[in-house]
Amino acid sequence: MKNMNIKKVVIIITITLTGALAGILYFNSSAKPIRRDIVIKARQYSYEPNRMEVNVGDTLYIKLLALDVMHGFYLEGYDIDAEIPANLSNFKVRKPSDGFNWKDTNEIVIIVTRGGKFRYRCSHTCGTMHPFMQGEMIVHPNHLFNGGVGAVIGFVFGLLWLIYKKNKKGHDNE
Ligand SMILES: [Cu+2]
Repeated sequence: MKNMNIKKVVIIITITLTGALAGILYFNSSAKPIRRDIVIKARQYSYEPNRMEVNVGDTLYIKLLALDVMHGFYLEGYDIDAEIPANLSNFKVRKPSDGFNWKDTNEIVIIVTRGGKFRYRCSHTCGTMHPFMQGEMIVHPNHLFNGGVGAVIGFVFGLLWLIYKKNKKGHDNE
């Protein structure tokens, strides 16, 4: 009887780990944390690109260029606001939570820590259509998360298998 329980535990652990591995392998190719060099061009009244897809764990090196007049770049969820003068590689950046403590730079470095959808929008009035100047950053979960999902699915399958075996055994004994 004691041996049976150990056997069950081993079976559940094996199936759980298999699920985790399947989750990691399935998503790994697209979700390895990487360095991404991104240039965002701002012009009246859009960003190019206006959609970025990244993964949790990635490090983003973002350069901002304003091609006509001065624009802004406020990124939701990451406490970033920039002011980009026209036709210069340098711009000013601040953390809105830190007030108006502007710093001069030519690159924003972001370590992506949160999954979800984050809008970026122009934070410097640049003309009549200024309020519509925005884009979005889609953050996909990383492979550890997918491995976790795989593990949960594997665990559930393991339990179902055991319940099935137990019921079958019960019927066999009848
Ligand atoms: Cu603008």
